[in-house]
Amino acid sequence: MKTMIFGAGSDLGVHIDGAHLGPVQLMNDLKSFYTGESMQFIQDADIIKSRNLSDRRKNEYEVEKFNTKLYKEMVEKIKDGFFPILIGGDHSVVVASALASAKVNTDIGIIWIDAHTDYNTFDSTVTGNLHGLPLAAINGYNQEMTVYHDGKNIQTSRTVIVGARSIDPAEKEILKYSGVTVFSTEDIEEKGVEAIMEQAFEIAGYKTKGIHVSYDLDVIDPDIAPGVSIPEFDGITEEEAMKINEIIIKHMKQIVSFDLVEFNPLRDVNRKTEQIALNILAQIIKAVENKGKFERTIY
Ligand SMILES: [Mn+2]
Repeated sequence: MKTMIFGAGSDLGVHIDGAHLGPVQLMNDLKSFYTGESMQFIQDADIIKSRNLSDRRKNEYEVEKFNTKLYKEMVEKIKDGFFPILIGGDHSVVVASALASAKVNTDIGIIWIDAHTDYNTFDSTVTGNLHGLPLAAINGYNQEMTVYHDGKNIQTSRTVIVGARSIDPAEKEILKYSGVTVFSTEDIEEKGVEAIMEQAFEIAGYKTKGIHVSYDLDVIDPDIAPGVSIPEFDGITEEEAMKINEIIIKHMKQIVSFDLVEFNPLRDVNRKTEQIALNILAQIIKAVENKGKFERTIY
């Protein structure tokens, strides 16, 4: 299948700078390997990011502007038959990529691999950083973040989070009645990463027309992958990360869109995170290219 890489160079969703440089760097590294098509989206250089602690909607309009453009392009390219691989950028850009996929592929599930659950609302957020709200927005909360989307939201019953270990108390409450399935790092330790991922695919794939996979690099332990904006200790190991990739590739037939986000080159140490990100991307790209004739929804 033909791939299209979307570089989403935005760090507007987080008060820490640097994630906007991630896609440029990774796409440059991929040049010797990747011969498919790509597009770059870069945030306006003249934006002064909000640093105001009491601002609960940091850079809301700038994020919306960035995502509107990204969403529209992605919808067109997915309609043209491309498999979209999005490289972030902070996780706020995925509101555009996941909903673009939902718009074209209609009823899809989502697997969110992340140390955080990204399930805050404008009312619950403590930091006002919009990269803490995207999954809730994709499920239909935070509608101000999705005004450009004229398709369905992804159902909470088909939404699975894998690797969570940092959940705000208010977020926990929203998640409790949302219907979202949350697998923590403790669940992974207990049952093994393979069993958890298989379960995730079962839930996200149940009676859906495909699955969107969103991979936040901060799920990996920061000793191994320090190059992220909000590191959380006690993350998964590199072996577990590559095992997750293996299971993703095994289920490639079901997958309709993929993101790798939150690489922050300014926080990386000895290019450790960059190497892991490249390994993940190289494997996914190869698997997508090998993806056989896949029956897509007729639109
Ligand atoms: Mn995230």
